[in-house]
Order: sequence, then C-alpha cells, then structure tokens
Amino acid sequence: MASAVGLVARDFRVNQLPNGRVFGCANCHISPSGGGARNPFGNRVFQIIGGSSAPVPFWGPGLAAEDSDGDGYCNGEELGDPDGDGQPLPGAMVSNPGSASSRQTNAAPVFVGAPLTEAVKGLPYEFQATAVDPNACQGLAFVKVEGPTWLTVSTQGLVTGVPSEGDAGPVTVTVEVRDNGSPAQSARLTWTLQVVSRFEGWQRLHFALPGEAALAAPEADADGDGLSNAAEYAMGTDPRRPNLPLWAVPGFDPEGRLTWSVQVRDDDPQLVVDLELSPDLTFGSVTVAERLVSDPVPWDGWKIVTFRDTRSRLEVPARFGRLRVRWSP
Ligand SMILES: [Ca+2]
Ligand SMILES: [Ca+2]
Ligand SMILES: [Ca+2]
Ligand SMILES: [Ca+2]
Repeated sequence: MASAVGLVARDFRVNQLPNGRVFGCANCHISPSGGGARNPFGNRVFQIIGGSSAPVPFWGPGLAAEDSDGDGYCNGEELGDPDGDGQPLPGAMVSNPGSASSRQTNAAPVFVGAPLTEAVKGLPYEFQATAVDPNACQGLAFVKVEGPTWLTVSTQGLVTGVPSEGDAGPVTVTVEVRDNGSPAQSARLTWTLQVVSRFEGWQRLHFALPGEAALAAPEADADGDGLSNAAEYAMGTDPRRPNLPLWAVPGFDPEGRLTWSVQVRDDDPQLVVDLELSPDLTFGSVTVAERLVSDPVPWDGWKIVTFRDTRSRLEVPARFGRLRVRWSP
C-alpha cells in the first residue's frame, strides 16, 4: 500500500533529525500526521536531498545555521543542536523548525566591548557599538536613546559625529540594541562622553585645511590682531576676526605686584598658559608670573587664570608681559 511506503519514508527522516521525535512528521509537514504539503523546513530538506527516497544525510552545521521558518531561531537552535553535529544538547528546549508559531524563548542581546569615552571638538568621533544575541539567527538594530544632537547612531550601531566649539561636555550617551525576535528583547549601553579641545580640532573648525595650513599654524596670526592662533585658541577668541585688545590695564595687589586675569579654556587638559614678564622688550631675562586658577562655573568649558608678578612695582621700573601657550605631554 502506497501510504505504508510513505510512512516508512517519513520515519527514517524523522530519525535523522536531532530531537526529531518531539514533533515527528510535523517537523517537515503542515499536517501533524505527515504527508501532504511541506512546511518551509520540509521544503528545505526536500531541496537538499533532491527528492531522493533513500536516507541521504541532510542534517549538518549548514542546515542548523539556517532559519527555515523565519521566526528568528536557527533550525539547530530549535532542535536543540545549535552546531548541527547531530548530538542534541541535554535538556535543550525543542521547538518546531518548520513552524514560525513554535519558537524558543527569546534571549536579550548583550553589548560587548567598551565605548570610546572622549570626543574632540572639530574632529570626527567614531565608535562601533557591538552586540551579540544568543539567538544566532536574529537581526539586531541600534537606536540612539540619549545623547547630544551632534551625535548620530546608525541602525548598524555606528556612533559618529563632530562636536563643535560650543558643544560642552561631559554628556551622557545611551544606545539601545533591539533584536527581531517575538516579543523583541533589547539592551542598553550608557556611557559618559568627555568633550575636549585639542588644537588640531580647533584648527579644523576655523581654517580650511590643508590649504590654509600655514595660516592655521600655532604661531601664525591669521587676523593680524597681535594674538597668535595659539593664544586665540587658549582664550577662545575668533582667529579670523581681530579682537579688542586683551591687554587691559592690569591691576596691582596690596604689595604692588602686577595682577592680570584672563579667561582660558579648561577643556584641553594639556593646555598650559603662562605669563612671562621682563624688564624690557627683548625678553632676554624673563620671570614667570604666579598663576591662580579659579573655575566659577564648572563644566562651562572655561576657567579664570589670574597671573601675579613675583616682584613689586616698587622694585622694577618697567614690566613687559607676553603670554606663552604650550601643551604639556
Ligand atoms: Ca526557525
Ligand atoms: Ca519555529
Ligand atoms: Ca534574542
Ligand atoms: Ca590673531
């Protein structure tokens, strides 16, 4: 009888599948009693064996890694044999690889690796967020949950942007990754991003490089206002527009020592600003003024540096000052 032959054929195929007995004929056929139309997994198996009625081997790592019914769980995962070696994992949950309504429990994706926690104004920030999902056949999508407007997050998890001069830090960034399981599971990664300044980034914000490289050099004075680019960087002034004179009349402390305050950026940890004083314009012999730093508004990117001469005006007939800007390693 034809149906008896069919039963034998189904039976040996079921035995070729890890945990094949759990769903029996329904692994491959829409009807649980077997025969008739095949489900997506049955179609795939039929494709592999090429319609042969012989017990052709078909189960292996390749078929295990596919998701025939498109439910977000690999065939191997559904049958409790994720690597497809034919040896099911003891105690594994078994679901039907041919039915999208029969699914595994959805596990949440997990972020891996540490984010890049520093962005430089004027330079591109780029961090590739990476996550893994225990459900190997699921797709993952990333979204930005929290962060500054200059920062974007692609669906693939690429976190990019260029902070500008006015973008102060630190800022909190949160990225979410979501799988396409049902119901979907997600995870979040939150980090604190320091937004710092470096001269190289500032040059790119104010000059067209590389064409204007000479004009953008630290010692150059692009706008001819007597302040070098390095000094304009330190004080946050526009290097393309002459400033009002910065050398306002200095004050004197009760001991007659010259004092002078200037606003200096405090978002560049390497920046050092000194006031050098000399009895004449040759600056052949200089003394470095004492430096007092105050930060009236924390996190606004600025601090006040007050310089004080080491000698009283009663001792010296004339004083000439120059600002020295340098970067400590
Ligand atoms: Ca599946
Ligand atoms: Ca399934
Ligand atoms: Ca998942
Ligand atoms: Ca200048």
